[in-house]
Amino acid sequence: ESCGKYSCSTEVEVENEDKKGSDTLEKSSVGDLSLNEVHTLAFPSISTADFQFDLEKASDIIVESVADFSRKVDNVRLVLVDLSHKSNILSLVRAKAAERNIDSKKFFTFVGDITQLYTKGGLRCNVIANAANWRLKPGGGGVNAAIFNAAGKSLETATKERAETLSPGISVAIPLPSTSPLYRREGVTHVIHVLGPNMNPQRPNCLKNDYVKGCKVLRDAYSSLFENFASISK
Ligand code: AR6
Repeated sequence: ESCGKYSCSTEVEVENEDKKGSDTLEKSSVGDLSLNEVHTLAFPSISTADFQFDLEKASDIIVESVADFSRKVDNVRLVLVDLSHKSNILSLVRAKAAERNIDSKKFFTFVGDITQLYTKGGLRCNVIANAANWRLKPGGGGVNAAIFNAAGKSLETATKERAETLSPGISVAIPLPSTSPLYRREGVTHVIHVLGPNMNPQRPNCLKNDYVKGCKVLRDAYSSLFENFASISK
């Protein structure tokens, strides 16, 4: 049902990215990408777990947004990540990306923890996205808690310097201090916080099943995310 560690629409060969002996990358190897490395954004499926957004609709929006972006921007990669091989959103997106013949060198899916893609999965991603909350606060479970935990206090501080809150459909890019464990171990130089539409009545700003608004906000969220990534990659 999937092709090994890489879950992909077609078989993708990602070069074996050399590890530097220990589990801590040498500083010289992380700050700037070396010549043969391509800027890579790893992102989770925004809003589809705690925020309870419909998976079919979300998968359509992900594939459309990725296709738009890939047409416009060259020499970068986008990777949709989820924790499990059983992930429904990964299966849906994989199938739809294959239908649309999206170039599997520019976009593929990957199973793993977004905070350990390099050390556990051998996949270099210099930018990762976070499915954030409007207060840009650590905790709360899901990928937000995982990223803030892995990045340490310095992400919280750097985030506060850039923004106090986030509106639905908007993202903000945070440069990670080189002291952050996420930078040192994984080579992540930026975290982009994204706030998606919320369909969960237990969370703030619930859209109460208004998918006209919800789909627009989710599209805005991905285009804001990809624009921020493109600026970092210049
Ligand atoms: N690595 C990769 N993917 C993950 C990880 C991880 N470590 N953890 C979760 N996912 P969610 P949302 C996947 O709930 O629906 C938070 O409390 C997960 O399987 O994290 O946008 C925030 O503070 C799913 O596919 O985000 C917000 O309040 C995807 O990440 C709220 O949840 C998104 O799931 C945001 O809810």
